[in-house]
Amino acid sequence: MRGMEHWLTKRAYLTPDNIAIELSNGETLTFAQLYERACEFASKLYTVHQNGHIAMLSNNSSDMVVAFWACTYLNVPVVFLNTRLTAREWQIQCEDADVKTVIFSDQYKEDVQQLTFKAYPFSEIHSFRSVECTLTTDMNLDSVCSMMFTSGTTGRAKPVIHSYHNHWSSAVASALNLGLMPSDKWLACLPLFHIGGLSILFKSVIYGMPVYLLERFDEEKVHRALMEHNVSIISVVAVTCSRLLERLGDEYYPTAFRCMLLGGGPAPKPLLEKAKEKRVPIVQTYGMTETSSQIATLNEAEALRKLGSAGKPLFSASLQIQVDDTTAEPNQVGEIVVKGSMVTTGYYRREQANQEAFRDGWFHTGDLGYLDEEGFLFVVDRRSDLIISGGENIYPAEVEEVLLSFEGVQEAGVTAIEDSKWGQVPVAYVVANEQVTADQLLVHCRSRLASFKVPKQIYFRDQLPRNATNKLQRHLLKS
Ligand code: S0N
Ligand code: AMP
Ligand code: MG
Ligand code: MG
Ligand code: MG
Repeated sequence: MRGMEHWLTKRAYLTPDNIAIELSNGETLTFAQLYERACEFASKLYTVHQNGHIAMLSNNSSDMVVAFWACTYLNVPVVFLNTRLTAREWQIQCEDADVKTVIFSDQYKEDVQQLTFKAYPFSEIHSFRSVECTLTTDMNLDSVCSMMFTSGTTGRAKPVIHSYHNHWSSAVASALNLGLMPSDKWLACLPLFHIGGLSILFKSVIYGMPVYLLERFDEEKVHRALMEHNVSIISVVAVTCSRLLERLGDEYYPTAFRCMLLGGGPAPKPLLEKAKEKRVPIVQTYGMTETSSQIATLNEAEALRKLGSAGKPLFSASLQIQVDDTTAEPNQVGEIVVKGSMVTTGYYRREQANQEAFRDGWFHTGDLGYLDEEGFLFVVDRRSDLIISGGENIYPAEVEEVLLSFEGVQEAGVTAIEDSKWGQVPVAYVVANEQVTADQLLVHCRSRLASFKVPKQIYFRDQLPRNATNKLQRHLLKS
């Protein structure tokens, strides 16, 4: 076992009085307080859960952060659930990830009743009596810390395993690229149930850096924090970046603000140009759930010279462009493949998917890109059927399955259309009996799918484009 003293224990010992978490209402938690609360929560959680996987259902809050670190003290892997999903989708994910217990913020009390798992709101766990139990002193870096759902290159969402070593490597690699200032404060408004958000918590504890934590993205609160609360770094996706620039208007951010880390999907050129005009220090990054967040990032010095590039692979990571399993020439587009200590060990219990994704030690991302003569990465496209809407993934096959489960629907195909707000949104093409209406299908979808996955339009057709082997050709749906 590769061991390391528990990061939060170590951090609480090194800088106990430094701020770990700052909230928009002015409340703060020091590292010593975070450590104490996490240990206390662990000793209460222990009465209802000792091993197996725990699912976490919560929007960003200090309670959620405490609960997460508590799970690490019990050495229990945490399966993060996206709060935007329906109860039906949570149920499927919990089953897929072998969850035994669900813990959740109190606002989800009603939704959680639909799950077949034992579930406890944070408030109830707080009310338990602490019991004597052994808490982790040395972390086993090879053990599973967290799991999050994403699709990989095919099919529906799968649980991605993150080891402690993955998170450690990611936090260290990020600092070696962005640098670390004693005055750094990272604003977290991306959901902690995705890796772009969660990774900020590891950086905080490993670097000894405060996190300015917001429950959700709120442009007014984020704007105020950037203007008035000495935030130096923020992680954003394109849609939140664009809303912030809109809010900025004719103002400029203070010079203490040094980095807007933009990832999670394509960065539209006009957005980058606008940011350049407003002197907003955007640093584009490329990464995914499977790489525990950033794997390539532009450095600040090159941000303007290489506008549009996602930079170079971080320290300890390697990246290649492959065409037919051989390395591409500079400027030649091919599949982006990566390796490095932040890359997942695999999808949980998905042997087939793992065999397809990992070949010759390289993780095949399914994204397309090229490296220019200087080795800078440009991401040009992704696997054709994955839709990214406002940083949330939509898998056409999942939406099609729901449409097909409606009586009278014979065929269904889902594809993306460009959208000025979300980047992309899904639309559906359906072959159905005359009795079936678009409204019925939308109601059916809304009861089964997160609302961002519900098709914006439903078009009825006599048939859908298929190839010689009868496989649906999603890229031809629109024509
Ligand atoms: C964009 C967000 C903030 C929008 O949410 P908002 O404004 O709070 O909406 P609501 O008030 O909840 O809902 C209003 C209506 O809008 C619909 N809606 C909400 N979100 C979406 C969406 N994404 N697409 C389409 N519609 C949406 C609601 O459904 C509602 O509609 P009705 O009324 O009909 O129900 C929010 O979506 C958001 O937070 N998005 C970002 C999620 C995210 O974190 N994505 C990144 C995931 N990927 C990764 O983490 C890997 C990359 C990575 O690590 C990274 C990413 C970014 C930056 C850095 C990194 C890094 O490497 O460190
Ligand atoms: P996720 O599937 O939620 O883990 O999000 C990761 C996916 O977002 C990647 O596989 C890419 O398809 C996309 N992505 C991330 N960063 C970039 C980028 N800089 N440019 C274009 N697409 C990106
Ligand atoms: Mg993915
Ligand atoms: Mg909103
Ligand atoms: Mg995504």
